[in-house]
Amino acid sequence: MPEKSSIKIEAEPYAFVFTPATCALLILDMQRDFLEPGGFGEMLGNDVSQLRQAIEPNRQLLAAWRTAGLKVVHAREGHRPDLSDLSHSKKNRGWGKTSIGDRGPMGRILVRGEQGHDIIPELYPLPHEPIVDKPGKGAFYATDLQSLLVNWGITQLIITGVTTEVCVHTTLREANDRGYDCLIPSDCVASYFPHFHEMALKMITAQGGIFGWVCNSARILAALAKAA
Ligand code: TIU
Repeated sequence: MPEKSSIKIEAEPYAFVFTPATCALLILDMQRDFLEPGGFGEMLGNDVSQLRQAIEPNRQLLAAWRTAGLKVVHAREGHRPDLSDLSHSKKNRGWGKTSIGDRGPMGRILVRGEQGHDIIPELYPLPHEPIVDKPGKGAFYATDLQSLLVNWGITQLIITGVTTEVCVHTTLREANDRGYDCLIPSDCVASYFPHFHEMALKMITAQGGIFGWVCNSARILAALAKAA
């Protein structure tokens, strides 16, 4: 039975029973290093403009989420300046001339404290909103994310950010195994590869929602307006 304070959101593969008080918005890696030229994404050979379509839907969802006074967490992928948390495999992966820790136009690539590592201005966290710095693709690995969520009493997550098949999927799978019900707004996630994006979304909802639910952010905005 849905709680009194819950709202049904039409989604794939079936309605998501949204309980605002116990649902957090988790925005992943909307960093200059992934979305702007000269960063980690471009270093890997990607066309970073592919990701920018997710900015405006995220901006609208974050604004509505803040207005509703609900919990939000921002995550960033990156490493300590001494690279002590960077595995050899991650450092050496790829075939570019530069790698993580090398100097680029936005500072050292994927290093905490550098310009490129920070969140894009459109989605910049407010001072009271926690930022989780993660060394891996998943936001639960080697971070205190789970402690935050447990202490807040969170049982549901709306996960947004980049990229759909890499950090979003890894985090979604981590969250799903930890018992969180996860909803992914399809227009608030993006990939350098549109076909990977499409397939990654299909993988979430296949087999009766094996990893969670997918809908458009307009449906979440409508639910927030109803809850107000
Ligand atoms: N390369 C790629 O698609 N993504 C990453 O390396 N990290 C995230 O997805 N954040």
